Amino acid sequence: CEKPDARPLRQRLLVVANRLPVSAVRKGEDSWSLEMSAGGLVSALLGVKEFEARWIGWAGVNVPDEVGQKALTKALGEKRCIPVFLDEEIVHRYYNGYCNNILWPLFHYLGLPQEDRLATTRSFQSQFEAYKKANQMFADVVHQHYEEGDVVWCHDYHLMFLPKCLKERNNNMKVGWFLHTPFPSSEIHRTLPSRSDLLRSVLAADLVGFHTYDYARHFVSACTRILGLEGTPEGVEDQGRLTRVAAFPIGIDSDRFIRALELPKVQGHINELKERFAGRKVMLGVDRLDMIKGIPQKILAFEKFLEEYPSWCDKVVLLQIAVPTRTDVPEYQKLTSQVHEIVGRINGRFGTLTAVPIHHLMCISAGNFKRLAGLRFIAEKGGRDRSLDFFALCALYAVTDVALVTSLRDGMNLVSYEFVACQDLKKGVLILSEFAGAAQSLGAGAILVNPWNITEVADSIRQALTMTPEEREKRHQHNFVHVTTHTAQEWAETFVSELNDTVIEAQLRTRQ
Ligand code: ADQ
Repeated sequence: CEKPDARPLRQRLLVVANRLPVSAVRKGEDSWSLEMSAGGLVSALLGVKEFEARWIGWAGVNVPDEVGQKALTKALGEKRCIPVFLDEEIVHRYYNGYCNNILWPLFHYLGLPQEDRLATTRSFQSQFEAYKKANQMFADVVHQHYEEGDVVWCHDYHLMFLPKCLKERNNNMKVGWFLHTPFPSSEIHRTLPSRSDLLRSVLAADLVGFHTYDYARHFVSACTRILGLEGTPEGVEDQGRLTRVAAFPIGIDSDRFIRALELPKVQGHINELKERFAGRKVMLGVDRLDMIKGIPQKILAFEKFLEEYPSWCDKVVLLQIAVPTRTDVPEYQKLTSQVHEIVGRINGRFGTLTAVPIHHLMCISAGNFKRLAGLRFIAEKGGRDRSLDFFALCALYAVTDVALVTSLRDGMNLVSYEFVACQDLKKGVLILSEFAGAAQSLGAGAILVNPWNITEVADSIRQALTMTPEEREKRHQHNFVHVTTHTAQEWAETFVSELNDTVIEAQLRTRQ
């Protein structure tokens, strides 16, 4: 007699994203070392026990030889990851070109840099062709690994062409697509030469998700205005077929942050930071060094605050932690120099022989963090690690009095969630851009600001620093409840179960 299997069969979830959640470094002709990176999406899906998730994506390295590809595929397989191999030329036009130079700024309402405008207009078609080709390559890998009943969840602006490629070959496949950035007003989207192709492709999915109701509404109105389709409360209808469109606000694995605060190692970091900044209020910014994050605006607002309220000069410090991204792109290099220049000027203007008002730290490595704390701080992975060690990040969040998030646009912004999760003792204040998706969920507890108005942000800094403990408690409590109940796991489970339901409902409709 057969032994009953104790574990119920779990549905397979194929998560398709541009990048795999691992970084691969080649060690030899057929050997690779892999490191899991813990981004929001990774922790969201790692926490989901209901599904058996596999990842499909680009490993971020060019592997032209078959031996290398085979070895990497095998190594990744042990981490439930499946690589899509893209060559340098396609990466250049698809990833650097169409994704990062066209879609990313457009979706965040940022125009192209003046000098790039004409060049981009000319190369647009070739970049879009590469984008479609790359999406087709992702689709090929999905098809190779797909088994009947799997759920395929496509992520982000890199893969807007994927739902169409998947459905064309298998209309029964359950396909969901989720956008991590804002979806802009239809007036912005309609300036894209490939506007209709992208919308039609996304509509091939069964379920389309956004962080906020506003982004979902923008998408539906782009479909009605540009494609002339009918928008319904459920989504978009085209010749009797409904694509469901809805908001699924992401969250974080809040328990992971809360548990980390108990660790002796984190407590040690907290004590060292407290000692280092004794007598001063700590303000914190944690961002990728990207134009959407409004870092220059934040620093200029801090300068305005010091100017307007000089008695605070030696009583407050701003720690701005920035991870450099897309460092080979001139626009990003310009942003880095601009930030350095502003910080240098402000520190020259308001600093003393013993203290400066701003610590701007790029790409925290062991050495950098040691410098910040002036003590025996460590970043586990040493100098190779480009981001701040998780435990050090938790300690920084916990000692902060005021967090400053001044994104010019941001799909959600998880940093604001992480800060709230680490503040249950201190009850610090969150100053949050009204242009971050998070403003819709944390708006009642945060002080909302327009990051372009530096006088308003400066006044909010003062308001935050002088807020009564009762008011801080009330605001924190509101946000803490939200962050701990709307978690990343819940987000992923809700999306996938809605996708399952949507497909069942569609089947029932066609049978009727
Ligand atoms: P990002 O633009 O990367 O994400 P965000 O949501 O804030 O922005 O997530 C950043 C993550 O990186 C956080 O988990 C944070 O802890 C980590 N991080 C940032 N700086 C770091 C540093 N110096 N060291 C270590 N870790 C650091 C995109 C969209 C967002 C959307 C997310 C998820 O742009 O709007 O919220 O995807 O959908």
